[in-house]
Amino acid sequence: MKTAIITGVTGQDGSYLSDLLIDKGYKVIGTYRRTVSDFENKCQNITHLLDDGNFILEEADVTDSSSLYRLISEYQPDEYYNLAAQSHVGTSFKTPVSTTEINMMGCLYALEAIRLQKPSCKFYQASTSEMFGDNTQCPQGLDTHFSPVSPYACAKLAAHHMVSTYRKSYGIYACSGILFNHESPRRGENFVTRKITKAAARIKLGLQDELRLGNLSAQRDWGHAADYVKGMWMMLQHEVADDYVLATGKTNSVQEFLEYVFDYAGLDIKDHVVIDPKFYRPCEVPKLWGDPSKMMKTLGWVPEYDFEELAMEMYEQDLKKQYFKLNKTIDSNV
Ligand code: NAP
Ligand code: F7E
Repeated sequence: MKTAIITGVTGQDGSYLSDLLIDKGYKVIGTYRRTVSDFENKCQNITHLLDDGNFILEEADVTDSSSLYRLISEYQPDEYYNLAAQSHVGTSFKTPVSTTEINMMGCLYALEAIRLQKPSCKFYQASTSEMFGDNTQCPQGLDTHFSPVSPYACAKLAAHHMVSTYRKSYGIYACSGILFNHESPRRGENFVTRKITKAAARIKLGLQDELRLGNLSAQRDWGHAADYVKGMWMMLQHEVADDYVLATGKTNSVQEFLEYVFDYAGLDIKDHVVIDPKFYRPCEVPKLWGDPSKMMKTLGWVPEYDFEELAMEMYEQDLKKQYFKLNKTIDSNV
């Protein structure tokens, strides 16, 4: 039985990756960070795993190197997926230092712990298309010049280079997956796709009237998280460690995502959506459109979901969740 450590297991990707690895017979050590917010809410993406005998939840902060040393020494993992991050680009402009500590140093501490305690452990780094920044040369691939424009992207780029340094200099099996945007019903509610699907569901049920958004012209290559975690796992099963791009190879604007969801829900954008400069960023990444050809040719990765299926699933799940909450409130009032 293989053992994998997944940091950031309560997040979107951590939860899907845990599902996949447990299904494949792994023992999964998922790490979460204690905060004052209630445990139940924090663990909503992994509630279904908490009683699984092959899933162990451990407390760790990736900026606390000793917690990573402890985990690696105790569990001697075969694979380590570094997914923990301050992952919100907009927030990184307000918290550049802590974002860098988590997104850059968190990666370095893990690499060091592996090098010193279990050098045969395979390492996956969650790199990001944000590293291409304002370079709009399309489609973006492994040869595209990086041009980060946010503290989030700068920290991720430093970590990205650190991963290839550990691979070349210390012989660690370390891969970076440069992942383009991927979403799902488990996506955090302050990312634009989920903000839209949740608001559309609430408007439909009469629980909300207005949706305030920022820049609608930004274009993103949006895939489904379930497809992307499969790609992460595939990268670590190859004979040699390497870097890859995971993307769908198609791009859509935020406006198009909004139109699709509102049309599907039978809502009129003009009646509900307000543009609020509060959601503009000091610097924007205008267009992301990835080239996943290496991933497809070398590893045989093929995404199962398309843009419309993704948007539909997110809206339907939000509608269900909001309907359930509404009925619970009605029940408790009768
Ligand atoms: P997510 O939902 O925001 O999850 C991030 C996780 O990291 C959360 O569980 C968070 O826990 C945890 N975390 C934050 N700071 C931590 C710390 N100091 N110590 C330990 N855990 C910490 O992100 P995601 O969408 O699953 O993305 C997974 C990874 O892929 C991230 O590294 C992200 O930057 C990267 N990425 C994502 C995308 C995408 O489109 N989703 C694309 C490219 C790359 P808390 O609840 O405690 O904050
Ligand atoms: O923004 C625009 C916003 O926050 C997408 C992270 O997973 O993917 C994600 O980063 C676009 C941007 O994701 C709102 O300005 C308009 O142009 O959903 P987002 P992101 O910044 O692309 C990359 C690959 C990662 O690595 C990150 O971890 O939508 N936008 N109005 C808005 N964005 C938000 N959040 N909220 C709005 O109201």
